[in-house]
Amino acid sequence: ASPSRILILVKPDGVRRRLTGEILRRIEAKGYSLASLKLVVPTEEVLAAHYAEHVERPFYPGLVEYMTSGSVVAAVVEGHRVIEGCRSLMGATDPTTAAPGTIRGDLARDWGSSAIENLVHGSDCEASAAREIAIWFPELG
Ligand code: YYY
Ligand code: MG
Repeated sequence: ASPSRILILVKPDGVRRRLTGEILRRIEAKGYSLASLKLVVPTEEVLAAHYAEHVERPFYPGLVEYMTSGSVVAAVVEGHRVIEGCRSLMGATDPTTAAPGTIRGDLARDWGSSAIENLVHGSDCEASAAREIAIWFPELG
């Protein structure tokens, strides 16, 4: 089968803490390939599209404040079963209890701020990946 693709974001806390290399290193070391890569400061418009399922949730304003607080690194990563693989590497959403050995479990924590600062985003299914890649990499379409 042709390789699957996932949209990965190193979130602003990851870039600020100089963990971009470490996060991409883990993904590459697992055996997946970078297909596209860029550094961007996300706009509120891009975030509203990306987080369409969360726009009405009470945590959304804090999530936007966090995600617009600095640059993010956006990547398209590919490989057979890359979505399952990257979701496993990332660990659970809450970094306090994310399993040790995962990116979030090893490198992130709760700092008591209003947003969950968990270093990394990865699409959760093939449909999300296609939708999110079109948002962050419209030039690939
Ligand atoms: O895919 P993942 O990032 O692990 O979690 P999602 O449920 O898709 O939520 C996206 C993003 O939103 C999450 O990384 C943190 C934030 N968030 C939050 O701040 N508060 C919640 N109750 C749920 C999610
Ligand atoms: Mg998600």
